[in-house]
Amino acid sequence: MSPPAADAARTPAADPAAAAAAAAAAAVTALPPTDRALFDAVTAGAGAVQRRAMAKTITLLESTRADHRARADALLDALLAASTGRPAGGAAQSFRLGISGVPGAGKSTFIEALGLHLLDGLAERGHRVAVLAVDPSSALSGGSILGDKTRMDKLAVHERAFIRPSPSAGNLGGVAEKTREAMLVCEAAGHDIVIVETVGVGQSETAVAGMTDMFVLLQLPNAGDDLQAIKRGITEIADLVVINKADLDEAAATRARAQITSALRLIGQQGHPAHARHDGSAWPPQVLEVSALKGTGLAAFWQAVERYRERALAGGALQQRRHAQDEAWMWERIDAGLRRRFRDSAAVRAALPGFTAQVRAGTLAASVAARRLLDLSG
Ligand SMILES: Nc1nc2c(ncn2[C@@H]2O[C@H](COP(=O)(O)OP(=O)(O)OP(=O)(O)O)[C@@H](O)[C@H]2O)c(=O)[nH]1
Ligand SMILES: [Mg+2]
Repeated sequence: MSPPAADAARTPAADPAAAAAAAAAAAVTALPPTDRALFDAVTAGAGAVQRRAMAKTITLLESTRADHRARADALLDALLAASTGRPAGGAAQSFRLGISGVPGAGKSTFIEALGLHLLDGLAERGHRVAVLAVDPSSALSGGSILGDKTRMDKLAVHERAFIRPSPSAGNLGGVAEKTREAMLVCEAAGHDIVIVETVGVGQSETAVAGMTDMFVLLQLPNAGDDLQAIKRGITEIADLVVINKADLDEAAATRARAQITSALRLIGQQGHPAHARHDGSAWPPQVLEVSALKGTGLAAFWQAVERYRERALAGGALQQRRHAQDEAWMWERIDAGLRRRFRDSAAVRAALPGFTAQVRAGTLAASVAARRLLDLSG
């Protein structure tokens, strides 16, 4: 036991852990009673009550109402403080896995099979799996394919799983932001494995690679036929490539694996800048064959993920990736906030139509108009 004098000397500055614990406690105490109850339920432990509380919290942060946003911010603050305060090896050490591939590649089937392998096949590890989605097209189609329970029905009812369809916030930036925040809620609730499904079209892949620890690209057995397209995709972001539906055509799957592996080697030798982060941890190109439908290759896949994770953790690459992602996220939000503030400014709104008309008519240089409008937003 330490004497009272020593306790008094433990100022927050002298003891960062104590300061963090105090900040966490303050963030929780500051919550209004309803949100305090929500916080307690989210952090209470697995079960139906927790699942409902997680869903409620995520709905709150997906809301566009200003008062909801303020409540969601306070809740997120408290949840983050609570989960970063956990000891190493706890839920703070979550693993974030991004899964992409063209529509119909088998992403949902793969995620369900992988989730069940983690929860039941490796039951002794006590994993908890959360599945989120980034699908900007869901705003148009009126709901994510992930929401279709027939695709992940077994995982959806598993007591240690949590599944949430893509927010339909309209644009990719909004959808990605909500998914990032939902990820924090899942981690605070104790889900140590967070899987994000994204459609492999356009920018959503890059957005999900930018919020996960590892990014996996699902390909079909005939992928080798269009090597140029694959090369472009892979060079940018994939940490691992999976040839799914290998059961359909094993010979084609093996051929695709060989072709993609050699393409990846070539890219590695050329020292593509996007792969520079792999150099420190010496992550070799990996291409695996899987059948999500039959469940073959899943154990090997997870072993590869664990090897990747161990290397990236030991070499510090994983921590660096997260720090860079958090910083990029902060700037993204600042940019979005500034833009919103600019557009909301009364002076800008009054002057915008006139300036726009002049720019379109060619009577005012775009750069001059931009400068004047920015000055107006002051
Ligand atoms: N033969 C075979 N079929 C598969 C395999 N994996 C998925 N499928 C089938 O492929 C179809 C599409 O699977 P999904 O899991 O919905 O694909 P997805 O990539 O999530 O599709 P979107 O969400 O629409 O982009 C379904 O009919 C699956 O049963 C597999 O390993 N082998
Ligand atoms: Mg799907």
